[in-house]
Amino acid sequence: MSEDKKNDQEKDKTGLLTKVRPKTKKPSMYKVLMLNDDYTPMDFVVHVLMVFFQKSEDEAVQIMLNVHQTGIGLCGIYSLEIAETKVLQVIEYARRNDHPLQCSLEKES
Ligand code: TYC
Repeated sequence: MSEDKKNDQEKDKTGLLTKVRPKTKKPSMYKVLMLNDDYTPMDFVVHVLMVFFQKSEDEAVQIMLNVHQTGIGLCGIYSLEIAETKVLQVIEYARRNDHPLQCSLEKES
């Protein structure tokens, strides 16, 4: 139900608004996606998933294999600021280690 409808229903018989709800919106969330390439070592990807996305070794191996087989995989879902920071940190860390690993952002639904 829209906020306007809710406020309409809160008008009493006098037609006066008895309660005012501030219009609030949940902040959008963003997927951080990892992309496959032919050069980044599997171990390095697992390490990145553990360090930057707090995955266990088993989870990290599963995500890495999924990316390796399908081309793309989900690392986590975060607010925009956190998601952007993770993408930049991963790309920079990979670059400093001479790997072409890439990450990207996608707005949730
Ligand atoms: N395809 C890479 C290889 O065979 C491994 C890899 C997995 C690279 C996931 C990137 O996001 C990635 N060494």
